[in-house]
Amino acid sequence: MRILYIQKDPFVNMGVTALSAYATEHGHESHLLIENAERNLERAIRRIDPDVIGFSVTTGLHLWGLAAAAKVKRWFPNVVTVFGGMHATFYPDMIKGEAVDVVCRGDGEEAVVDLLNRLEAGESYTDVPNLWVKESNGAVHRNAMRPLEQNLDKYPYPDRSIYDKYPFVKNQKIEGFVTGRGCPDNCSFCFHVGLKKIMKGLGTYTRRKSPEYVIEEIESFLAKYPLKRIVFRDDTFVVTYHDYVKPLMAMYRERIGLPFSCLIRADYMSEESIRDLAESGCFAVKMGVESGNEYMRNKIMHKHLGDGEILETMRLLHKYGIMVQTSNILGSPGETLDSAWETLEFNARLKPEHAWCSLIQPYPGTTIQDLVMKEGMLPPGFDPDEFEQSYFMNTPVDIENKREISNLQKLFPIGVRYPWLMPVIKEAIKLPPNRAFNLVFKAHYAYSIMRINDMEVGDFLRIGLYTRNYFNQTSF
Ligand code: B12
Ligand code: SF4
Repeated sequence: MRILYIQKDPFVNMGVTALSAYATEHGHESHLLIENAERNLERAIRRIDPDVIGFSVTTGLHLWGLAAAAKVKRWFPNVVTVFGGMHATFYPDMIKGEAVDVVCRGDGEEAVVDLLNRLEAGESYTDVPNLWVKESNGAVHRNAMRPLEQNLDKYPYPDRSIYDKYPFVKNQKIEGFVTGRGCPDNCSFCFHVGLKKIMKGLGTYTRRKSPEYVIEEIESFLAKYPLKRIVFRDDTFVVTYHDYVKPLMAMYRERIGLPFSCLIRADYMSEESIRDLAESGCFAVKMGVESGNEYMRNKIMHKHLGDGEILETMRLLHKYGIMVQTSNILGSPGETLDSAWETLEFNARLKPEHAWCSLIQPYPGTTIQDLVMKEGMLPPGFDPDEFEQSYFMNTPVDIENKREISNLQKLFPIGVRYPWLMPVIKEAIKLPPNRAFNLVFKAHYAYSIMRINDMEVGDFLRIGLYTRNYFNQTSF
């Protein structure tokens, strides 16, 4: 059987490369098309002639996915459309969409292979675990989820070759890898807390590939694609330092040696682990600060992290020459203009190389969604179809001083970098939202992302060309 994945933006989707590898191992063909890079999508699909078309969607991006599937169904009415990814997992009701035949919840390897095997054998696939399946009469089969695969080493290395037809992706010099799935924490704004509920009773949630597997996966990749930098995209790369990261780093230093970046939590770090990361090639980390107000950070956002822990980890990261991007969120329930300012001021004290700041999105399954619903802080009748693709431009949460807080988020990174601008920013945020603020935000964001990822201007411009609609501005 032939499965084609269609995506909008030119990012390597690690979910899709994982699915492609597993389906290939089971005798099926996988293809990929990037809509923004195709002149004539219909002709490109016709050339591949797929049996199944898959869409990997996050909340917000699902709106694009639904529209693309509708188009595809008009062109190819007999093709089976399947949606997977975080939005499909949390909102399987998207099966109600006219052009959606199947929705996959959670890990997709086994489900996709089962689906393709059944189609090949001409058998019904209405009972495949993890899938919601819609019949032609509209009846929906909502199948239970299968146990979580505990041995991630069982899967083949992700198949990046499906992107090879796009030179601007193929020749990228930075690549993402994941060493596992899950996160032990339960921050209220994060999808993990909801995913744990969905996967309760299905086995240990936080799982990792063995260090040996990770190193061999990177080696096999480097044999085909030369890289300059590696990004470990695990949500929390350092959890159990001595048991996992230390042996991984020892092998990494010896066999890979490329500069890399990763995501960390301040309270899981120590001087020993930071020095070890630096000596192994870690040149940048992303670290959640979330709010400069401890009440907001811990009581509302459930981060359970003190100012002191963040300040100390920051000191050590800079001591060992590691660049830092902090992550911050403005607009959570209870946010005031004062607490939002505290976040900016705390970041200015931390002096990160880039202060990344988004507006809260109460995504399906998160504790913060329960809270804003309980407090009546969403517009009446709000449904997930109203999420925009980007968390940078707007928030549906109704908070006091929303206009000022939304403006502050746009000017946040330059306020942190140039604290002497704070008095000007204080006045400027009273203005109506405007294109100039958006432009300042995008320009500074682009510059900082290039710097923190150590990207070349050429690479950056090529990606930018295909992601020009990335910052959805529909609300302005
Ligand atoms: C890497 C990453 C990115 C990368 C690459 C995105 C991409 N398209 O691949 C970048 C930085 C570009 C990115 C951007 C965004 N991201 Co992102 N990203 C991640 C991250 C950290 C890892 C994803 C990953 O590769 N995991 C490893 C693979 C193996 O797992 P997986 O993706 O879950 O795939 C498995 C299953 O989900 C399933 N599956 C996945 N796709 C499909 C498709 C089909 C057809 C089937 C059957 C199954 C299936 O099978 C896979 C194998 O088991 C996740 C957090 C996380 N830990 O998952 C956030 C995450 C997915 N991102 C998120 C968001 C919100 C975004 C943005 C919308 C942010 C924005 N701009 O405002 C954009 C969307 C951009 C886009 N066009 O896709 C949210 C989604 C929340 C939600 N409710 O949807 C997450 C969960 C993080 C968070 N903030 O909570 N992201
Ligand atoms: S925000 Fe980070 S630490 Fe918190 S649950 Fe999500 S991934 Fe884990």
